[in-house]
Amino acid sequence: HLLEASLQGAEQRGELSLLYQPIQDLRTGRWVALEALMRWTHPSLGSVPPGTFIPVAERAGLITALGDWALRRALQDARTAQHIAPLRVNVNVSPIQLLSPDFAQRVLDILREQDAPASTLTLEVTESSVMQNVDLACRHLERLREAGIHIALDDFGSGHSSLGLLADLPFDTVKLDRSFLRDSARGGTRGALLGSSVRLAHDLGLRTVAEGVEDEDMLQLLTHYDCDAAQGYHIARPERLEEVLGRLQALR
Ligand code: G
Ligand code: G
Ligand code: MN
Ligand code: NA
Repeated sequence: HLLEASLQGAEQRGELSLLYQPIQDLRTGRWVALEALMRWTHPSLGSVPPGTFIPVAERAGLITALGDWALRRALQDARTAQHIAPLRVNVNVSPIQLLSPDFAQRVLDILREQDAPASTLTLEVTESSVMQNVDLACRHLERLREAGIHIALDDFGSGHSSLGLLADLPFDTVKLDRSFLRDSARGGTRGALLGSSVRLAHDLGLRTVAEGVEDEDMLQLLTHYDCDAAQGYHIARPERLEEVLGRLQALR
């Protein structure tokens, strides 16, 4: 596979980068976290979207190298950001990473190597990856949480959501999939589920972050439903760290 061959070692050749998208607290209006989103610039093809290269990396056994690179870079960038505001950094975790036997240990090793406080890191894991092996995922996540790392359940509501999963597993935050807001903007039935999902999460002691806020009406709706935080193009698009920090300074 052509992409597979050129993705090999991409992190060492400087072809990977991270963009950051802010997460805004809906009560204070402040940005409280930045989600790291990986980008790959292929030397001749140019920018390859993560929806294309992440699955390639997973199949080719390269996702661990890419994931380790992203975690290191995100922790370094988080340190830079601390000069401006107390921001957390959110890093996405692929199912293959989460379900590898040494996942928790690798994360803890990288934290120590970077001399980074666990309290600046949130790991985003998807529901479907946890479902593949609940016991193993749970063991890793519990260990990471004990170390002070936050765990967010990403894309909640996008697939076959299990409420039992929310109640039983060690999460701090639920990220409500953008299909909730998209559908409620169209007057669809999932709009009603948004409010009840927020309440359910709160009853279980979890924070809520809504994804895909694309206009002011959506932001108002989230405030109405008592959602804690929001992310989306209406707040800010994913951008390079320097740009995000520049905006942040302009806001303050
Ligand atoms: O940034 P964008 O919206 O194009 O991301 C598309 C998908 O790629 C999302 O599902 C996102 O979670 C995933 N993704 C982005 N960056 C990373 C990363 O660093 N690691 C993993 N595993 N997935 C990522
Ligand atoms: O699966 P995950 O939640 O990690 O995916 C994040 C992806 O969502 C990123 O690729 C980002 O570009 C995209 N995204 C962020 N905000 C919005 C938005 O407001 N609308 C849409 N359609 N996509 C968004
Ligand atoms: Mn995510
Ligand atoms: Na998501």
